[in-house]
Order: sequence, then C-alpha cells, then structure tokens
Amino acid sequence: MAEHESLEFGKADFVLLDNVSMEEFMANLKLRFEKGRIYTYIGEVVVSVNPYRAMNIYGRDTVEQYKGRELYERPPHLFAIADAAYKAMKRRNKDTCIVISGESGAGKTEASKYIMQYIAAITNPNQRAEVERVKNMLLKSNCVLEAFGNAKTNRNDNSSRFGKYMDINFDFKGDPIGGHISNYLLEKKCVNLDFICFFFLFFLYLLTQLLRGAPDSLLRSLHIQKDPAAYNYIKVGGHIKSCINDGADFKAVADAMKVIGFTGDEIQTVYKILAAILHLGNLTFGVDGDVTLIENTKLVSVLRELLSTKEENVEKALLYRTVATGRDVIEKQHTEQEASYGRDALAKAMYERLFCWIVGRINDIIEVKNYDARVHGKNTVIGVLDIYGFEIFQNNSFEQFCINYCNEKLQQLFIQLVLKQEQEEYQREGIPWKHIDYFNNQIIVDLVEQQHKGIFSVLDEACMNVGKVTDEVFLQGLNGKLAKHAHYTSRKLSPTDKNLEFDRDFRIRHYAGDVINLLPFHADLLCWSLTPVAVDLLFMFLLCASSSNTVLKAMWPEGKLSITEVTKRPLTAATLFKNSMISLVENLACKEPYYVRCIKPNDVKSPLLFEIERCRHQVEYLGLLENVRVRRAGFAYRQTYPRFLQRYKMISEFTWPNHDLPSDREAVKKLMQGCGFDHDAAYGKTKVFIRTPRTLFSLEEQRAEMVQRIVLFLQKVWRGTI
Ligand code: AOV
Ligand code: MG
Repeated sequence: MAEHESLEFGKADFVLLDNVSMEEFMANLKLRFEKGRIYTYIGEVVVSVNPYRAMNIYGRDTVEQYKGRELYERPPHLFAIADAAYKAMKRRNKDTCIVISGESGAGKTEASKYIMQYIAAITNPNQRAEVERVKNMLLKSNCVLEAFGNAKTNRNDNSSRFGKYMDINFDFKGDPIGGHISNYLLEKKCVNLDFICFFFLFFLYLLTQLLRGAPDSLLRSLHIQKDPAAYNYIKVGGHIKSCINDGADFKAVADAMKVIGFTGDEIQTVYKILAAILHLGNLTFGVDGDVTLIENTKLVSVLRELLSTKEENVEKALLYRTVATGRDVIEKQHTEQEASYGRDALAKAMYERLFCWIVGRINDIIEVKNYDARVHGKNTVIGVLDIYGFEIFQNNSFEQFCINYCNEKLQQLFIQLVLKQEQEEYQREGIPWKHIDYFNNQIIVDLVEQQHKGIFSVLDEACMNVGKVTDEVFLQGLNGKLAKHAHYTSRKLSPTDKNLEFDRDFRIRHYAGDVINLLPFHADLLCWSLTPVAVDLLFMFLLCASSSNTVLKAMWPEGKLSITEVTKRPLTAATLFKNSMISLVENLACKEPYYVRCIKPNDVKSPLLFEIERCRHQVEYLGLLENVRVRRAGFAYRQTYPRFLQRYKMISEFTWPNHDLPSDREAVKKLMQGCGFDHDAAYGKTKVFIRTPRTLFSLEEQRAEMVQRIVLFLQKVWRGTI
C-alpha cells in the first residue's frame, strides 16, 4: 500500500483531509514534519517543509523507486514531481517547468539541486560521453553561480541573492543536450548610520572566500592582504566571522570554473576584478579648495594595474561625471559625497558586470550545439525556477519591493494556471461546478507595473533628473497617482515612531500581507546606481572599456559606442527588472507548470521546531488552502475522449479493439461503468474528468496487466505455441 494511505504519517495529500480548514491543514503539516515526512501533496503540487537536517531520502535507491513511476505510487517526494515533469516532456513532447517558491531559507535552492540531481540520475542510460559532459557542466555551473551569487544572511547561511531560472534542453531520446541560465539579479542595500553605501552582500562573501582561500602568491599579485578587517566593504558588511569553510570553497569554485571551460586568463581577470572591488572600497576622498581629490593615491596605481588601464582613466572615472546639456556633453567634477557614491556605484557595477559575464560565459559553454531539429525532432525543455520568496521585514526597501513584486507576478501565474484555468475549464466543458472564491491579485500587480500609473512608472519619472531626484518627489508622485488605490497608503510617521532616518513610508497591501516600504527609498541613489549606462557613470564605463585586458573589456561592450549613443537615456534598473519579470512569466506561462511550495518551519534552523504561527502565515500567503479547495472540488485528472481511449481501451471488452458506440464519449462512459469507476468520473463536452487519483492509479494498473497479457499472448503466437 502506498504510504499516502497510512494514517500514522498523516495524510500524504491535503486533498484527502476530512475537512479543509486551516486547523486541519496545519495539524497534518505538523504531524508529517514531526514524523520526518517533509513532503506532502496538494494534487500535483508538492508542499515541502525544510527539515534542517540531512535526510536519507535522496540517494540512488530512492531515485530508483521514483523513476518512471506515477505520482501516486510512492510517498510524496520532489523526485516524483521531477519525474512527472520529465515524463510529460518525454511522452507528450511538452515543455515543462518546475516553479519553486517560498521565503528565504525555506529550502528552494536545495530543492532545485535535488531536482537537477534526479534528472541527471535518470537520464543517459547509455552513458553517452557527450551527454555526460553536458550533465557535468550543468551541475558544476551551479557551484560557480552559487559562489558568486549567494551570501550568508541572518535568514539563511547560503542565501541566493539572485533568482535563477535554468532551462535544460533534451533531445528526442530525453537526454540533456544543453541548457540556458537566466538570472534575476538583486542588490542588497546596506544602510549605515552615517553613510549609505550600495553593495552586494554576496560579493562580500566571495571576497572573504578569496582572502581566506587563495594562495599567498595570488594574493600578493593582487596586492591583497589576508586580513579581512583591512577592507572597508567587508567591514561594513560585518562578514568577517562568517564562513568557516572558505578555503575549501575557494578551491571548489576555482576547480569548477576550470572544468566548465573558463580559460586561465578569464579566471585571472575574475580575481583581478574582485581585488579591484576590494581596493575601491578603501578609496577615500578629500577636498582642496573646490577641487575633490583622491586621498590614497597609491590605490589608484594598484587599480590601474589590476584593470590594465591608465591612471588618468581611474582618476577621471572617480572624480568626474558627464552632464548632458541639450546636445552637448560636458564634464563636471564630483563633490566629495558624489565621489563616494560614484565609487560604490562603480564597485557595484563591476560586480554586476562580472556576474552577468560569468552567466553569459556559462551559457555560451552549455548552449545546445549541433542539434538539427529537422533530423532529430523537436528538442524539449524543462525549466527550473528558484527565486526568492516574499520578504516582509521591519524595514523594507527597494530590494524587498522588487522581490515582493516578483512574487505577486508568480502568484498571478499560479492563479491563472491552477485556479482560474481549472475553474474555466469546468465551465467550458459543462461540468457542474460550485465557484470557489479566491483573491485575484492582478490588482496588486497593476499597482506596481501598470504603464504611466504604476509604482515603477512613478519611480522612473522621479529618476528622470539625476541630481534633483528626492524621495519627496517620488512620494508626491505616488500619492498623486495612487492615493485612492485600495492596496496603497502612505503616511508621515509621528515623532514617537520616528527612528533616525525614516520619517515617511508607503504601504503596499500585498496578498501575503501588508508591507511597509520605508522612505527614504533613495530614489536619487537608485538612478545613480541602478542605471546600467547612466550618463554619470560614463567615465567609469570608459575606464573598463579602455582596459587592455580583453576579458574585462568584453564585460563593457558599450565602450565601442560613441559618447552620444552612450548618453542616450537608458532604462532604469526598476524598468529593467520589471521587463525581466514580465518576460520570465511569459516564458513560464507557455510551459506545463509543476509547483514546489517551500515552508520554513522556524527561524532558528532547528530540525525539531515547528512554529505553528510562523508556518500558518506562509500557508496563507502561498494560497495553499485555496489550492486544496479548488483541487478537492475538482478533478485530479482529465483527458480528451480519443486520447483516453487510446490509452485504456484494452481494459474493456466494449472498447477493445474498437468500439461500435455512437461516440467516443459514450465509449468512455461504458468503459468506466464496466470497471466500476463511473461514480468517480464526470463527462464533459470533450474530456473525461476523474476525481480521485486512486481511480487513475487502478486504470493504469489494469492497463499494465493487459499490456503484459497481450505481450505474452503475442510471444506465444510467434513461437507457434498457439
Ligand atoms: P532558500 O533557497 O529557500 O533561501 P536553501 O535552499 O538555501 O533556502 O535552504 C536553506 C538551508 O536549509 C540549507 O542550507 C540547508 O541547511 C537546509 N535545507 C533546506 N532544504 C533541505 C533539505 N531538503 N534537506 C536538508 N536540509 C535542507 V534564499 O536563497 O535565502 O530565499 O534567498
Ligand atoms: Mg536560495
């Protein structure tokens, strides 16, 4: 008997709950967690609770148990979902995707790794060398991306600071032949008491790794000291004590880069850029009269050397900006404060470029090559999305705003695909159906992304004028356009709840709860640091573009453009992010989706603690209860009549080998009645709907038995024993 029928471990599918209430849902989730059953289904959705301990459920033997099986034959597992996505792709030629969501530390990245491992394990049975090479690359690329894109945060020791979507391409045999990675970068802003700097928390992690793990000779050539405390960016990030295992990590990353196929020059350049970023953080500025100066000129020459450029380029990049006045572009000296913003912006831009370049190189290496669809048939895709979940903190800034917007988009997709489509299909097919209420979050998506009126548009407008943008302008814009929106409010904080910096906020009522976005939002800094080719950063771009290091130069391709082309008004980072989310969702929407919903049981990384309130909140904002209701009211399986017959006609005398009933619909009805499943089915205009998975399971069993019998019969015929 499949485990989902054993009560000791609770219900393996929430659809089987006696009553669909929050209490029962939570009790079942808790019981299963305590019994070490971290996965539970809602139909085909896997709900996963982070066990915070090593589980012995991902080995080769478990892979064998799930390989090629139907979802309900085995206890709930990620492998079952991975297998379902794989089967849909292989049997039905469908592009599929697995969307993994949940909050920080809930186990998304781990889940995505197990899914990749599973797919790697079940493919390429013939051990073709080329496929093995591709698989190895896909797995190794993860290691490099994690090194460059993860950070230790207080919520997760290995927190992904970028969203990752990876397509794996398969050939007609179902073996991986390549892949493509899209990353959705986010920056981590750090607000310090007396100055504000933008930087990536994760680069600190990597830089700390570099300091601890790199050989002395390499550090000497980069002019880097071993003591992390010597570097401002690391000090500010408070990361000095963070990683115990940095040395080993450094070697693993260096090896992975080599295996993937990065050249020696490329790897050297990566180190040089990381070192340059560290040195940049130590640059300080002063003034002499009305001239801004770099105080530690020795660092200028170190930067020159690391970036293979001229000292004057370094100075210009750090001390000047260009201002476009009409058709002219003039140079203007930074003030001391502008120079420090500019320095941090440069450090950040260098890191961002480096990261994007690494992703681009990996994509070059893993992209599908030499596949001729005319000869081999369509190549199909499984996409795996691991993206940051909702973040609701005390202080939420631009980063959380983007993350939460992303989650609204994904929830909208979920609603579209799972809830709305499901209900619409029943209506279309004329199946009696009681409408289930659910909250459609489109209104919140619009609040953020609508053209001309949405928050992104207002932010873009506020960013139009570099130098003059203030949060005041931004907030006025928001209040002017959105004051009446049901999901938006803003307020001035009373002196009592005022802390040092924040005196205003605006609030978005997300479907997951109220999120207070604090001002200052630093709209002015956003246009400084987030525009990819802002006029003001022109000299910085020229700095890297003028380098004689060809690898570095390749990261700054706009160096080839003329000044006027470069100074054209660029898209702001907010818009870029919005556009990338829209295209991500479009891409997912044309695939058959599978969902993994991750839940974090507690905030102290304990394997024993199931904090009920904490979990209930996540269950609420993941919309899991609505999901169960729709699923329960609905049907686990549906298929068009001809296809259904094609698969199951051999199990009924009425339909095998062909039926003589007036329609396929009648034939299916007769088949189901004959098998005693009629009570569990509904017959739509074009499709049959089956309510419980168990029925489908029995159909499959009977089919397998018949197929076996037919094979034996044919063998006998061939041998002439009949
Ligand atoms: P996240 O991806 O959801 O957070 P991770 O996948 O990095 O979270 O998981 C956080 C930590 O929880 C891991 O480092 C493991 O220690 C533990 N963990 C998660 N899943 C499992 C599992 N199946 N078995 C054992 N331990 C697990 V973030 O990237 O922060 O949103 O941005
Ligand atoms: Mg992660």
